[in-house]
Amino acid sequence: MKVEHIGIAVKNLAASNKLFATLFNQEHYKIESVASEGVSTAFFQCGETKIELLEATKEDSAIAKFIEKRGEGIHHIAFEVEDIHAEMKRLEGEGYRILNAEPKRGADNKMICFLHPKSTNGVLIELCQSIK
Ligand code: CMX
Repeated sequence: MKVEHIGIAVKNLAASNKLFATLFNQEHYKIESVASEGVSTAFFQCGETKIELLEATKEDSAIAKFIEKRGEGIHHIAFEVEDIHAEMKRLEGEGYRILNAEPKRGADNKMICFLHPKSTNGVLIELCQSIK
């Protein structure tokens, strides 16, 4: 439906919050930790799209590994979908590598799943559906 958010991996959430608040001339609207993903996140509204800053809270988390290997930077692009189960089934049928058997609970009141970057030209793609 749209680019719901862009995820940026950062080393220090407090420092990056300040940086992006100055850049956007606007504070983040939410800070949320997702223990299951080992992340602490901050969200900024940017028109229709959001920017999600992600700091690792666990050494073995996806964000910690990403920063260790590739440094800070764009980590994923999230697309909003109406029916995440239907999209997962469709994309799996088309040969994309889906990283979750079932959608999982993500930040900002969403059900989420990821597509492996090796099946999407090196870009980690997230599908997300708002929980109503
Ligand atoms: N974007 C692009 N490429 C990425 C990547 C990313 N975000 N993360 C890892 N990669 C690359 C690695 O650099 C590696 O490339 P090379 O083989 O060329 O070196 C390749 O993908 C595979 O890496 P890997 O070592 O086999 O796998 P990892 O253990 O690094 O896991 C991934 C990668 C994507 C499967 C894992 O991070 C994952 O399952 N991600 C989904 C969950 C997630 O990202 N959660 C955090 C965000 C949660 C939130 O938004 O709330």
